[in-house]
Amino acid sequence: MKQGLPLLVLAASVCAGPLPTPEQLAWQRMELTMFCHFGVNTFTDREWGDGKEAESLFDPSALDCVQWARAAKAGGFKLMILTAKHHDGFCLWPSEQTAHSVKSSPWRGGQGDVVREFVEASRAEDLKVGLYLSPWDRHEQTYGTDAYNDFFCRQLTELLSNYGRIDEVWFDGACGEGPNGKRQVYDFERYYALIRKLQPKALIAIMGPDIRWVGNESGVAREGESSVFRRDGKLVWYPAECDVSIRPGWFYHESQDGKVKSLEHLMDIYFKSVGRNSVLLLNVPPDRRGLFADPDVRRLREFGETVRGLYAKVVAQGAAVGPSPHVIEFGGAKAATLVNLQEDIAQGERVKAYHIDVRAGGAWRTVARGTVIGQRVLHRIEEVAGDAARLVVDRCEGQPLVSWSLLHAVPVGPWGSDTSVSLTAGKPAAASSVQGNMTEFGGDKAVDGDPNTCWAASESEKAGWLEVDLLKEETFSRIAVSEPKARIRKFQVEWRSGKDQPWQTAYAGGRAGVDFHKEIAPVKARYVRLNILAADAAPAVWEFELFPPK
Ligand code: FUL
Repeated sequence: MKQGLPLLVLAASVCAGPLPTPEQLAWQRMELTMFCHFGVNTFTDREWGDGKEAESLFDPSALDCVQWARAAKAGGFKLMILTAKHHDGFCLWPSEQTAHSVKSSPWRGGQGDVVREFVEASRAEDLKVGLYLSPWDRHEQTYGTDAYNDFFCRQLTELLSNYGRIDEVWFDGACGEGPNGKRQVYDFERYYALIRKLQPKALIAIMGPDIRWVGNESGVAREGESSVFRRDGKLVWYPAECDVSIRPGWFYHESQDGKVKSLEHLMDIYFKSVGRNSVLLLNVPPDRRGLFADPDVRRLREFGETVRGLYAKVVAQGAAVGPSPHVIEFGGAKAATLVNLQEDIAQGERVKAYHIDVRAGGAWRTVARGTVIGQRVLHRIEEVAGDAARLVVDRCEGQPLVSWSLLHAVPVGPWGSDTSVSLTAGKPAAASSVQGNMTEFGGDKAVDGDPNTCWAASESEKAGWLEVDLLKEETFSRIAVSEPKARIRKFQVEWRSGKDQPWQTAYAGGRAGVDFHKEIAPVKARYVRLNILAADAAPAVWEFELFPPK
């Protein structure tokens, strides 16, 4: 420990990037957080209420937030967020600003307060507390006028003054029409100032400066997801949150009792969120009784056990502080199925590229590779036996501060990682159009291996292509496409051997989204093209990658 100290001090002095606030740090370390969508929609069987629902509809027969909190805890979750008000405007607490709340409902004779029961149950189970307050309000008459911003601030004041410490305030971006057919100009700066005044430790998520929406509602982050983000031309610490529901809908629908996500699916989500340096926000919607339904409770328990099981069998572990490679001897031959890496993010994100090798029969073999580490990166690898492993840091800003381990976990759901480098990486790329002709959105940004940058077509386009010269004939058999806004509706991956040859189709697909992967029959080509035939709006692509056969 004493020996490590001077190095750490040195290391701290050489990281130039942004750092998390203490609250962001504590939040990232939680890794697992839970969403609870509950309200009038629960009783109308809808996803979005129109604000005209009678308050009398809200009448849970056996509401028990302790049951929610215990189920969350069994699943390993550390914080719960309640929809105090969704787009329909119905308040789960007796707000003084409107009659459209629990106080006008038959539940607990109009004396109930779900927010209070929720925060008390959460705290009793040692969970942190978050509140969702929808800026869009389809009930409130002042919506669409300046008075609504006053109204909204008064509601925020109630929630942030009367319920003790609130750790996260979640603002959705939806801004539809209110009862008068008008849209609201939200005064977010004013909301932020109020939150900072009343709850200086609360993190403001999504439409807020502290926590970033990952960009989809599937619970999936990008490979190499980073907490360092460019905002208004400045690098800031802005970690990603991955929201997804355990069921198809955000609210409870009896018809979806058989559609609770499988353990395999949830574990895949875990690896693609927590295992990609992001916080998972898993929604579990209470039912009409005001309880989590049995299938969800069971699944949460299984999920918690499976996640804990991942870390139970440690093959080897070490901490890399200082020059790479960092070698761990196993002391005999051992088998591993999972690589777990963590950076001390209090000191920033330093590692930019790394790989892990395992030694077997005296030879090193690469079993995982990646870019950013951050809070945690997990690599599901095919079972590999060896007598040592090494972490090689290929690119880093300052000294690496990484703890890492090899684990022997039982595979659940899709398993096995790809260690190959994309054939398109760093190759010359040309695009059909570029937004504003800005270099920042050029075609090369989709082949730069940096998931923070993207190629964006001109704003007026609903199609476009990106052509890459592989510089020599290469064989590829796997396609990966990731886009920030899931706008692609139809695309083809095409190839040709020479500039004067016609394009041929290697793969034709529909929607791509944040994490598209496809194995195809091997194709040998010099030139390749991502041809986007139809998109909802101007296409943008984080990365277009092609991998050789394994
Ligand atoms: C969305 C909302 O419109 C959904 O109803 C849900 O609350 C989700 C978390 O955010 O934008």
